[in-house]
Amino acid sequence: MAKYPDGPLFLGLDLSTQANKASLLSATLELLAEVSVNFDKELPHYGTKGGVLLGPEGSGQVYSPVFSAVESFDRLADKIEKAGWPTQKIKAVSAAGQQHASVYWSKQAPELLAGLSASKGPLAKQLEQAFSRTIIPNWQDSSTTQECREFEAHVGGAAKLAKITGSRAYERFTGPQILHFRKKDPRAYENTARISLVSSFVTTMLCADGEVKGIDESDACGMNLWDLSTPQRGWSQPLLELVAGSTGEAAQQLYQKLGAVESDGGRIVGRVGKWWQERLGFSDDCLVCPATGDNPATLMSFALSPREALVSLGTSDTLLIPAPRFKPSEAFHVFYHPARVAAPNATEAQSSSQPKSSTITSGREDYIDTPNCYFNMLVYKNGSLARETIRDQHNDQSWENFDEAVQAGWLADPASSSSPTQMGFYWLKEEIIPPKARGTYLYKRTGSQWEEVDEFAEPGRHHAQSIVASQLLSFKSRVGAILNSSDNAPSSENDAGLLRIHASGGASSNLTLLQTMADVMNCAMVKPSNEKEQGGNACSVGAAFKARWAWERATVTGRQKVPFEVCVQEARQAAAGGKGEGMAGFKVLASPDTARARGWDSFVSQWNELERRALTKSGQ
Ligand code: XUL
Repeated sequence: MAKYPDGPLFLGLDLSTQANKASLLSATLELLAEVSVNFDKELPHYGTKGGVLLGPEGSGQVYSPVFSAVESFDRLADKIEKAGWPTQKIKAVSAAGQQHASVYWSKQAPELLAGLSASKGPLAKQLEQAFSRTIIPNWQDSSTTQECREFEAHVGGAAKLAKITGSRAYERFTGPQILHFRKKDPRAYENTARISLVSSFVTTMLCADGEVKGIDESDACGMNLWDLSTPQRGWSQPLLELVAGSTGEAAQQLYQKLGAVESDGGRIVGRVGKWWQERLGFSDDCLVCPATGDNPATLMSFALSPREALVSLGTSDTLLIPAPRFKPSEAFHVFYHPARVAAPNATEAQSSSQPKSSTITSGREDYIDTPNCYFNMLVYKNGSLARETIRDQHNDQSWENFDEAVQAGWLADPASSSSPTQMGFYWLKEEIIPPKARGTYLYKRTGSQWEEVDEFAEPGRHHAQSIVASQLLSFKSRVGAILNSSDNAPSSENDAGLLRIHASGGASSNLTLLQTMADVMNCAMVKPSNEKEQGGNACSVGAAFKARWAWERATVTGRQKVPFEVCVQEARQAAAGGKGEGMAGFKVLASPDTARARGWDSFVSQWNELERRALTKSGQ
């Protein structure tokens, strides 16, 4: 036990596509231990691959069995027990879950949840009758194209839907998924008492007190159902009517199935349930606050300062940027920030029966903090995998060769960043940004004219350079649009740039890529300097940060209104013996070169024009 520090500990969970993970943190936010349960390997009887099952060929269906998620809690408990975690010292828990995916509870669920006990056998057995649908549609599902069309048509188009819900319609978003479910299986829909997101499913499992816990407002924004366009926010009545199939009572019933939404991610919504206490020795005063989506949780794990962003260079490339105002666009997603406290939303104001948990104070009274109340998310499907395909086709499957090819361009000759002679668009999979773009389009410049070509003169060099430049210029172009909108301007000097971007994900170890990103985005690329914060699972770590914040607000006198980032900063300073820089605990991996940055700046409008040409060609 000696390896665990004195004082309170905090737990973050992450129910992702492939695994259920847990991170244990100290009060100073140091990562102490992690365990995880891999669905394919450790629950092989469900037959999943990559955590999911596929529907018939061409159906686009991707889903996981709800009981594999349920059973993963038994296995997670086995691992926590085996690792000897001092669970009685854990003072608060929160969680992250894959975004958009939904769980359907039966009418018996509350009673079964309230009766969960470690002495009654496996969870899957105890909750056998708790679900009205035995699958969880996964975020990779694309079976709802028709429903997406209905969503956009219902409100007057994609741009209008983005203005209401923060995103145009997407197949993986929960609203089109629920509509699909109701049409395909009306009886099961009818038998559904409550609909959770994966995040609120985990909150419900953690408390297991007979109450299906509310969806977190940040995660609600990934549903195409949550109306962010008014100061009150709330479920969109026209969209509820579309999904429910009629106005009046059916829409009202759907409202009840979705329930009230938690606008304060640091509110205490319950305590860990009896099952956790009996099974793992949790104390009965261990607090639970709402779980959120995996991307919002990752954002929290970086506790960004103003004018900072976060990029995850993984299978897909994802950029997250906190923003003070709701400025929707068809080109990206807008979400409510997972660790802000705005005025209560309409569902909370209307909620007739206050949840039982409201008896636990969490300092919500008149605590409204508004800076950076939202965050924007850009998701590109053609990220690392597309770069890898180019590497395999043109650079002998070697990152070294790929990097050398990139370095021979603008890094060797800064002037070439303002005047590349070739450019390409590599939408190998149907893209999210720009929506539905598909195909590969190559262009060569002679003088001031760009012409489309079938192949480059030097494929080895030119493809590697083009894909890196083009992917990063897409970031630049879209981020420019986000930051240049007058309300989002980060400083009064009208300096709309980012100061720095925190890099994560596999490709963030590629310094050639990071240097080019620093030049194109004209800001520093950084990583945490504290080794102890590296290597952890960002989603469960971010969730544990939130648990730490919620605990401090609920239990420490005078701290009810401490902002999330301040709480994180102070905890990190304490970890560094009061000497550390707290939030600024990062190391710079690449700084922008002035000449190259200027070059990319002057080139971006030409790149925009080329993208328009490529899109026209791809039929968009
Ligand atoms: C985001 C998205 C994925 C999932 C992964 O919109 O669909 O990143 O959240 O779990």
